[in-house]
Amino acid sequence: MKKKIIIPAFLIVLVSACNSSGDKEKKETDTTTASHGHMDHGTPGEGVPALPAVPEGAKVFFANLKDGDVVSSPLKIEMGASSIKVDTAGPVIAGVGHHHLIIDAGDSIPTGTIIPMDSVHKHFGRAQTQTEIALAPGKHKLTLQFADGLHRSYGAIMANTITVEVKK
Ligand SMILES: [Cu+2]
Repeated sequence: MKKKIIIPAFLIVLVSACNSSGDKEKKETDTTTASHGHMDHGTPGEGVPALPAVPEGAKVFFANLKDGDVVSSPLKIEMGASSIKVDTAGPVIAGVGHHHLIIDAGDSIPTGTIIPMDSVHKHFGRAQTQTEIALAPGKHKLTLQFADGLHRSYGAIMANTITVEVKK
């Protein structure tokens, strides 16, 4: 008899606690989801999960190159990421994504746009953080673009563009 009163009261406390934390800090909810390592939302058939928010201060960068460098081909490229985790493509998890290299094909990809898969848009969906590419002599524009598990761009904030010159 007493239990019947206690349980609903307990549930109400739980629900209101969830709501207040969800309203107060969206990021906290995202972090919780990520730490589970699985999708708690967006189960198959329920539609596509939303593009996660970019963590505060996250960025990508060329770890071994800077703008204007004179280099030789083949060129080794080390892809850096900070305040965001590099992992394999597939699941959509907040604070996680993988690198893409765009070669002589423009700057960042608009937020939410799926990055094309072709010879000038290279995906590193197995969580690679380095690669080697062959480039003809002359100037080349290289863009790193980070994207979520479904290859949807995290936008200009998660991109970095440099120009290198390959010597003959
Ligand atoms: Cu991709």
